[in-house]
Amino acid sequence: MVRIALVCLALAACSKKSDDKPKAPPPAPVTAGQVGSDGLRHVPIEANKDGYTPDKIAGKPGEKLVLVFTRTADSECISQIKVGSAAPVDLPLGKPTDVAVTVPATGELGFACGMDMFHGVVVAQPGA
Ligand SMILES: [Cu+2]
Repeated sequence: MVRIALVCLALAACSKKSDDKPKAPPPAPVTAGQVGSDGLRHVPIEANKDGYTPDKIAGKPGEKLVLVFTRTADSECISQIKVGSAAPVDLPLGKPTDVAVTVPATGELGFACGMDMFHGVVVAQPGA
């Protein structure tokens, strides 16, 4: 009887512990960036061997943004960036490169490395 109670306690403790484990929240879109002299919000994005940081950028529908990509890894993979259906743009190592985008009216505008392996999105967010 006592033993059963102990097992129950142990199980309860176990399941409680797993419940307490912080669930990784879905990464929130980033609304960071600074308004430049052109009046547009410039959003710095680092491109390294693991992809893009941040990889989710929120903007108001129709807002014009300048994504400022800086490649920090000597990797062929991320040496080009493709935004939406536009032609690929070269990203020289360590040199911030401006890519102008317009936040879509709804949904997302995707960007990817030249080989389509790493991805990020510009997300339309009315309250952004
Ligand atoms: Cu790639």
